[in-house]
Amino acid sequence: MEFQFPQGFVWGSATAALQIEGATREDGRGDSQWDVFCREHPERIWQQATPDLACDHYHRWAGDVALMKALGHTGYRLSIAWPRIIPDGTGAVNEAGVAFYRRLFAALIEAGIEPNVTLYHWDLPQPLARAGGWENPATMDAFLRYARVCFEAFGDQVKLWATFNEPSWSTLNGYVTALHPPLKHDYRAAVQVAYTLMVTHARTVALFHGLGGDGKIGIVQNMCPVYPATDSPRDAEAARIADAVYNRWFIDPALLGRFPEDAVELYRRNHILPEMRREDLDMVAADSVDFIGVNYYFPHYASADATETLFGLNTSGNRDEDCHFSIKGLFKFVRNPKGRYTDWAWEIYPPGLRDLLARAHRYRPGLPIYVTENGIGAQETLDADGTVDDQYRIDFVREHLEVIHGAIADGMNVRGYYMWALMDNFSWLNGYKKRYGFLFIDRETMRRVPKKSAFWYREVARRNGF
Ligand code: GCO
Repeated sequence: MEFQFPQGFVWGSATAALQIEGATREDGRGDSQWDVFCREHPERIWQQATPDLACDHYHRWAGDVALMKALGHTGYRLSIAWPRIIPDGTGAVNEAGVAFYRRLFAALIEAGIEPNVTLYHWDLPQPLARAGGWENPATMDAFLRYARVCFEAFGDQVKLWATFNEPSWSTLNGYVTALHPPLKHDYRAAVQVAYTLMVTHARTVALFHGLGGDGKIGIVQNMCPVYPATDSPRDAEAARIADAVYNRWFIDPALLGRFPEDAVELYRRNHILPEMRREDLDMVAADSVDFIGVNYYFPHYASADATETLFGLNTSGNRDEDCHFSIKGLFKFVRNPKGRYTDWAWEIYPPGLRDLLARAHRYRPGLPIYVTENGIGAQETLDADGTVDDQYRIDFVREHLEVIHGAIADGMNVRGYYMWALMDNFSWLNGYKKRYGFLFIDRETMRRVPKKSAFWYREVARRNGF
């Protein structure tokens, strides 16, 4: 075998509550900001799809766990829906919601599948969103209470926790490109929210460690490596600042305990730096994650040739969540003319993952790293023989696994891989058009059909390599 992985390497896949559960009005679940967004802005989502049914996982979880087991998974990354646990964000705990996840975690553990649980995958309870969402400091307190409820309710079952999923993506899409709720073009709010999220993260880690359980806690970051578009020094500078805004603002506090000086300086100069309180910065400095989750899809190329107005936005015609924004005089993200692209114009560039792993390793040598998402979205239908021949997904995953294998050989502590996604699901603005799963979901019947890639991955997991 050419690529043998270390013993105990986790072979898994990932999902998020809003994207698969459905049953949005059952057993006391409250509305999240995404439920309301889909209802109020149906035109923004492909075929006006909603997460109301999603994959009906809320009712089919037992079968889904059985499928994961049959497919040889040893890990599963999922998220808890905050509005199922505390429906209005701040009030009473919903015991039916707690019971759902306890049953699910028990079944996973019974099947030999270790849950890796994200507390917040964007489904903010609507009453908190209405009161200003993450711009309102009260949301931080509400989140800390929700986190404590989860740690106490599930701490005996869940040993791997992540605070937030992709804080950069949710902030930039929520407040800069205005593609996600709360649909704002407000860079000042973006910086405030980005700051609040990272302080909240640090406080959650401290809370978790203070409870003294035997679990581990980290954060899941969407990292887009940023390369200069050309070899000009101006583009190198554009890439440096784009990386600060896009990646380092989120990674540095989590791994180095501080916000990046160049971004702080940039925001201060533009009068959009939030008040950085001593006590917040002390929390961030004390933050000590036990692992880092890396989500990787594609790289960015920064060009200095940015012509929009200051903190202006270039999102015209963008319905594919590309988060292509620009800042005048600083940077603009551009396409790589030599790149290999998916149907969604996302570049396929496995070496980018290597660069992200290397950064995490450089920041905190030896820190456990999980690749918490990586995968390829495509438009798919069942073939005549009732299967899906997704060789491109096999190729995509294999190429990225080769990179991970090389990183491990070079001393990086990569502990596992969670393919996005276990099943085709509600892909935010793309609704059900963009399919990512090992399991094809027949939207008419909700039947799950393992794709060719699912069987290939089962072999990889069984042999612990390929
Ligand atoms: C998609 C994305 C996925 C998920 C995930 C992000 O298009 O669906 O590529 O990455 O959205 O929820 O954490």
